[in-house]
Amino acid sequence: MLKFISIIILLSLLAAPWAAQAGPISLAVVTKPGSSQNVCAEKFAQMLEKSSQGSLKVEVFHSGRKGDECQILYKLRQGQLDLCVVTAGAFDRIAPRVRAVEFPFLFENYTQVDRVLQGTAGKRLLASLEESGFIGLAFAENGFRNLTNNRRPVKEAIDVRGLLIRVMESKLQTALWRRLGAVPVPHPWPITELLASGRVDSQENPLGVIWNYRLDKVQKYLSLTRHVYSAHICAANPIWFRALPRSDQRLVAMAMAKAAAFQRQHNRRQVDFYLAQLKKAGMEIVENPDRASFKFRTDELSATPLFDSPRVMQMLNMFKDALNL
Ligand code: EAX
Repeated sequence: MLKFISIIILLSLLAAPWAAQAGPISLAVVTKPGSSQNVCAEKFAQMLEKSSQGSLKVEVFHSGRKGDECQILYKLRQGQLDLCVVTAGAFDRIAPRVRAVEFPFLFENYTQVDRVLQGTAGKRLLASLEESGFIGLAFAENGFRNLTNNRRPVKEAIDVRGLLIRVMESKLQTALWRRLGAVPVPHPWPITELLASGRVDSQENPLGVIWNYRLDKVQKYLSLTRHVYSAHICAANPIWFRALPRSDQRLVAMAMAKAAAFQRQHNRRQVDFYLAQLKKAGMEIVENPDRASFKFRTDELSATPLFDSPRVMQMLNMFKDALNL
């Protein structure tokens, strides 16, 4: 018995330094400091360190140090990462219900976005991610996506025809641009070199991304199409998360919810500034393209095989119901 007890004591002595050396919590984002994912990630790190009184530390791996967004998701699922802040588009194949968020022209403004994503529908979507191997913690924000290109001012959907457009690695986003008559080229972030090479002549992203990555230097025309609301999903590896003591789980979830809320407001406050900067930088801007001409063509995406699965369709319908559509 004594021997047994001494083994236990010995093991616990060995385990203590091991636990202490387990290292900081790893969190990956694809973008560089100052980008919207990073604002959320850094705020989360600060808040968690503070709320845990220094016992929970976070290391943010940015600028694609852990791979592109799809690679980050695979690593998170495999337990090579603890947390991520990743654009909803990258979840398209792995968790197709996320298509509900990125359905074109579903959201018109932030009031609608908050009502749905911070309400029951958004919570259901986050909870559903567990089936795909993630704990969905919160929605942060990339913003409303807008179209840029080098060929012509895009005033209505017909102007998009024939554009070689870089899209996220998402079936929905690929189908969207194909439906509009463009030639979509799925490519992971970053895309500055791809644009500079001339292999594509167009891309679409929120104003903050266009400005922070200075895409104005490789793109001439900007149309404020606001065609897709681009969320970031803050997610955790379930095994890592559940292994935390309950109190730490709460601290992590709380810090992420607060960081995401902070980041959403920060992002929205910056939008006018980004637009002004892009104007000043000389982009030719179509502020009021005929969005209805786009929506008219993209609405039918819900009748394509992308929404064949009842679960995906139900999620889209839940979003539409929450918007009274
Ligand atoms: O923030 O790949 C993309 O276009 C995404 O918007 C990316 O997250 C940039």
